[in-house]
Amino acid sequence: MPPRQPPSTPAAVPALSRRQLLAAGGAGALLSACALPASDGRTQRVQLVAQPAEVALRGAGQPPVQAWSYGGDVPGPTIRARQGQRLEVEFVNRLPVPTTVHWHGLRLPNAMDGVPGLTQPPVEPGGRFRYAFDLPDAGTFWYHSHLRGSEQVERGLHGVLLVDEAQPVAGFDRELTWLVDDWRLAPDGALDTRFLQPHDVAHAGRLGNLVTVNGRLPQPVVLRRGERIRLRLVNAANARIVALQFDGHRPLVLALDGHPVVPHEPPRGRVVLGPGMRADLLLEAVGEPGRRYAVGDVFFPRAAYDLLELAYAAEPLRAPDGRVPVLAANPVPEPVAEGALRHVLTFEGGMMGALHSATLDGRQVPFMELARRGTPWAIDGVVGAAHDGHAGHAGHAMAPFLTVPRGRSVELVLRNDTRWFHPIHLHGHAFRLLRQGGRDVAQRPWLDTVLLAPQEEATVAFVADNPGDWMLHCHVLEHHEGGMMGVLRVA
Ligand SMILES: [Cu+2]
Repeated sequence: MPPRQPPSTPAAVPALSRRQLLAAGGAGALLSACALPASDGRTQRVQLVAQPAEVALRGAGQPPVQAWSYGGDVPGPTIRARQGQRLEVEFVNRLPVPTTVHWHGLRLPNAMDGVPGLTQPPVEPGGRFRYAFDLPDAGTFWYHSHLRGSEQVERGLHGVLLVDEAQPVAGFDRELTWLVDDWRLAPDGALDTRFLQPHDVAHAGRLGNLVTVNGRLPQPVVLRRGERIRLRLVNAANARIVALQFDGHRPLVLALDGHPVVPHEPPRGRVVLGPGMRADLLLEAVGEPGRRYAVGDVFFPRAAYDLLELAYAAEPLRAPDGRVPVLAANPVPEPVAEGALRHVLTFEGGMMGALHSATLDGRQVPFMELARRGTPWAIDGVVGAAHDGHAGHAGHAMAPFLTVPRGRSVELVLRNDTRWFHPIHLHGHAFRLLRQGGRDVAQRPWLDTVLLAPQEEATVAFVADNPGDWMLHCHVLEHHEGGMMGVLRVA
């Protein structure tokens, strides 16, 4: 394979010192959240402060990027708790703008979901909010701003939330977390602050020119032959879909969106993650001591690049033995087909699509005007408008596209009638993916986000057991704010 470069990396990769190499071995060892207030066995308490920060995305010796952060760095502190515990987060907003925190993938009470104008008022500059909820599920989750995410998530307001299994999992030597992000930097190296560009909104979203792992230009990850690594992947990008390919390795998928699956090799050897999606992999270190192996992102075949390298230490740990650790299933209620409420949702709009007009604020608006106004996306003919109090958005409350009696099983057919990919995310629930692309899905994984290819259809099922108004939206944040959002009401 010819050497590949990240997409127009603005600065050359600096030569590695021995110290950096050693540090790189801990690419997954993010800082833990400061557990300031007293935590006990039952409750994990953390303080989370949103604040501006200078972040050395491109490493020491390169100009830092002015970002917005949780706790002074990007990503924010890794919050870690145990399944069955309660998490209490004292959130403080020291940004110049209002914000909220959404706990992506968690089945929590509606009032804790962090959606401004729907589940809580925005937290104003200088304001505080106390998030508190139980953690029924173990797995890899993340948290991020849900107010004008196209700007706030892009500026760095995101972090990893890990919920350890109630019973410790045996068989891993080590755990690594790679939070993948994508930044669009201006030629001078500063963050390009022209957010929500109409062209991005109507096409694939804001794709960047610098891909980072854990908020830094990726450095080689040092492995020892025979190690069994639990690799937790989080895609925190606004719009970039990644398809990771591990040269010389055959990782197994152990969990998707936090929920265990029967361990399997990913289709075509690629781990595909749209924005918002996570995967837990078993990466068994089967490489040769002293050698290096690339991990590439091949989602755009003509723009494939090496994300990072696996660098083998000279000393092996043991002979690889193919042992696979077992993760216990989460207690998600099983939907039943009989008596399920069935509903078809059609996602429409974007450039080169078939949408001629859609309803915006109660008025039928032609597509070209929608595109001009930066809202070229619709669900079932309705442009979803955020009502977060941000300038430019109307104050209309969103009518739910579907109201479900609590406890009822729901089958949603998600129909992508556009020429673009959409990772569709439902809040407050996990759903089983039953069918996709005209085929039954053998694994029927539990997910909170399903990546729909252009013109693709998927069927998901879940028990609507969590009362409240829940967002369903595309996690390409420019699509989300461009109208691809709706509300599911569980009454
Ligand atoms: Cu989308």
